[in-house]
Amino acid sequence: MQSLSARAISARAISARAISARDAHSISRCLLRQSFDGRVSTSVGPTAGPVIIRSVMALSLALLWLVCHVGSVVAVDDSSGAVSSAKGHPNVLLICVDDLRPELGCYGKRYIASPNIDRLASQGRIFGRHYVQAPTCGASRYTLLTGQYGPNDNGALFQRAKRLGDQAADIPPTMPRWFQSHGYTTVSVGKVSHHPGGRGGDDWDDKGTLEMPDSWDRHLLPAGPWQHPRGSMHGLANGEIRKNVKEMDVFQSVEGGDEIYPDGLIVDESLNQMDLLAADSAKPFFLAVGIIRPHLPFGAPAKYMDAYKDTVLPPIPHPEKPAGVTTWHGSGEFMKYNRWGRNPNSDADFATDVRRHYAACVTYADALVGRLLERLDRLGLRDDTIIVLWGDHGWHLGEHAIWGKHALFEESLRSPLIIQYKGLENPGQRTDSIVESLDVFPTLCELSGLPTPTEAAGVSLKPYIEDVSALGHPAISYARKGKTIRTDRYRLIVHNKGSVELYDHSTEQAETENVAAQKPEVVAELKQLLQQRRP
Ligand SMILES: [Ca+2]
Repeated sequence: MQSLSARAISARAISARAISARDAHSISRCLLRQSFDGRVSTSVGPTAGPVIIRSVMALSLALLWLVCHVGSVVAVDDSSGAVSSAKGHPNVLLICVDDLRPELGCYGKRYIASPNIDRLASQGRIFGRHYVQAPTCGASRYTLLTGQYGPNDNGALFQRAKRLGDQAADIPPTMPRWFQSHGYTTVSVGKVSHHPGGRGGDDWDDKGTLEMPDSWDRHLLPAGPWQHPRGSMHGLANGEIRKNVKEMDVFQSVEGGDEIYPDGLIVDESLNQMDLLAADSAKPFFLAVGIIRPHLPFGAPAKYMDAYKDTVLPPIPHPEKPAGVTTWHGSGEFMKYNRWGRNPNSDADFATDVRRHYAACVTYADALVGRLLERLDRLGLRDDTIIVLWGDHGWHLGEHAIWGKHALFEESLRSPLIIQYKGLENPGQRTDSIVESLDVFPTLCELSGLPTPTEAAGVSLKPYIEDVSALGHPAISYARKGKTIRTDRYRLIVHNKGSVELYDHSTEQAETENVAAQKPEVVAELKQLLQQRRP
């Protein structure tokens, strides 16, 4: 483990070279954070962490008991920076939206109808450059829900669950578990972890195979006419389940109410749960709701297409297939559906149809978000609740000739993040500081007045909420083919097989021109930094 001074020198060396001053500052911050992490793990030994956590948890539970028994209305000490609440700690409403691009009204995209998310954003903080750790559902959700780097595949949480069986003491708690152990009731509805409802087995409904066995008081997925969680995950209107994927339409738009698609049922159940949680006057809640759209197939009630009938969508930026070795792929997840023999890379009208249906799914998801917020208001809980809206990764709608995620380009890795709570200053402002999904867990701990687990790999975003000009830190992401680091100016991608891509975002070419050969010193610096964060 490199010493603190060596890291500081390394950060200064970076600033003296080709990387921008803003990059150098944020990299320095990142290195200092790692030094702290390293000091903890080397001074107390690899097994002491859980002991400390248990001690902290025991102390916190004792304090919580005192709080509960001294009086039910206790405001959190303002000096802690936590959000005040009648229950001692504020509620948390975490809304996860699947495959949502940062292409919303509040992100400056006026051709997208997202009035409810826009309103939330106008009351909260918009993170313009939030990056996920992995461009695939399961691996990204692992990092959100554990605050840890993890495997790069969709089975990440199931693998953790398996390890819990024989080495539980060495595995840090998940975010819901942490909140649960500090007195919260924790409920998940819909697609929060990778499997909606959090179960394994052929149809994702095996009660004996849990994805997050230690985390939720209730982990729910109402399947309705889709029969089981696997059916809901890729469901189309009125109970259509994905069987032979080649026969399932890649998009559709069917007349009917919100409940004709699985997300309608997910939100109905979420509202029921919110009512139940509101009735418990003693305990705060951590409610996570996972909306499946705009994930494929792009089906939504026809009324949500109305907004796009006459909309002229802007041209697709850089639609060409990239040259050289990149993480480009053949859009397998998209292409396997029924496309009526058409390909959006060569058929502009079809590309527009795909984009319009994706947009309708976004507007559908937005309407469901609106129902959640409206119920929160009606129950009088808004002032006592921290709201996080999070997208699990981006999605290429034709950029770089990709229709999907799974690449390590900007479009796969940048996603929406909005945080809102009562008393947030300068609401509606956007910060373009670089932040990561790993940061959500420590942020919610700080805002809720809970301690942060020592193992947390991210940092609290409170400084960025309070000052939109606060400098961010480099973002690390990984996929099956390799890993990447994004700084204020550059993106470096290192392939497992050795190839390197370096993109300079200060130029118009951005991620369309690999400048690795022209800037070997930047490649070397960023490679080292990436290696330190994700060996
Ligand atoms: Ca996803």
